[in-house]
Amino acid sequence: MQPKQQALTHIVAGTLGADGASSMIKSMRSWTFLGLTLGVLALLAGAAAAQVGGQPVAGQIGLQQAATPVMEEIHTFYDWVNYIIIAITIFVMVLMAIVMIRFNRMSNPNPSTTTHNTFIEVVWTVVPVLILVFIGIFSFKLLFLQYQYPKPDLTIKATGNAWFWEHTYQDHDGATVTSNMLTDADMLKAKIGDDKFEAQYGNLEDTALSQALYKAAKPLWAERKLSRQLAVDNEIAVPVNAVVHMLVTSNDVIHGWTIPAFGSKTQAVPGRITATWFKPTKLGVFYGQCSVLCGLKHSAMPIAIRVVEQGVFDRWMAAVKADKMEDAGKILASAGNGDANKKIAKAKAGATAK
Ligand SMILES: [Cu+2]
Repeated sequence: MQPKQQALTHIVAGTLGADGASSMIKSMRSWTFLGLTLGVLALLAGAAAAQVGGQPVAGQIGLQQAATPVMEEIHTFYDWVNYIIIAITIFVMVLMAIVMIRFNRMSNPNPSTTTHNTFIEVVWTVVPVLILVFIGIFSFKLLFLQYQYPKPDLTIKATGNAWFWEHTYQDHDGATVTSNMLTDADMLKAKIGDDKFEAQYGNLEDTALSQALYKAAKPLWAERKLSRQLAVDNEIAVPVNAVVHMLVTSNDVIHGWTIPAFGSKTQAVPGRITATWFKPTKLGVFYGQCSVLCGLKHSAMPIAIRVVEQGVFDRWMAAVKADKMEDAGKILASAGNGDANKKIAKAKAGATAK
């Protein structure tokens, strides 16, 4: 027996008796092993998930990779609150195990008749309050960060419609981009043309039609590197490292505007303007979805934001203003981000070194 375990056995034996303690510690060891294994698996899954930004990935555990300072803070908060939760859970499990082993009818035939213990009652009331206050302090700090609204470089108004989003660039003569979700049918039409599409699928209906379209379009999503149910016809763009104020409203029912990787979310209420802000520090495309159950096609109004370098943004904006949406789309699609992200990380590291 390891010295550490001996000490533990000694302590637990005080309450359990030697045999109970030894078997309990054995079972605790196997639980610890299982916990560690699960933890390592979760970390691996997290690492795998972290490589793909801007959207959920299969098997993901935890939050999407952070792309703004606010989301990084949310990650930190989420992580250590989780540690507190795990510690409390283990503590309660240990207490319950002690009660079940030490105080069952067989090992404790004559129960104590104690009903009150003022000291313990004060402790188990005050300690949880202190834990909650401690968490609350950091929770409020995070909340204030989300509502501090630094001076904006760009202000966009997002308007929810049943069932698509419009984004109006207030600083760019009200240039407006309307985004509709891409469907299987859109992908197929783009590939084979309207006439051929009509000939092939025109006589199908309902489930048969959706199934046929799903099957035929499946390889096209991978081919064009687009995410089904998240990709839109016209993405919007913002420059990297710009502070963006997003004013959110609705034309009809209540919708919800969010980009999880930005840590930004607010409701879109008709007749009102709500606001959120973000400062994206990574290039790439980031997806969100309508987050208030708004009706029939609630799931068909995603939000897609492409974070690009200022030069790309300027060219894209010029195309949007000229109403050349096809060109605008091509400008965004050709804005490679892998190398550029490395460049940003390098520049950041350089800045910190100085
Ligand atoms: Cu909606």
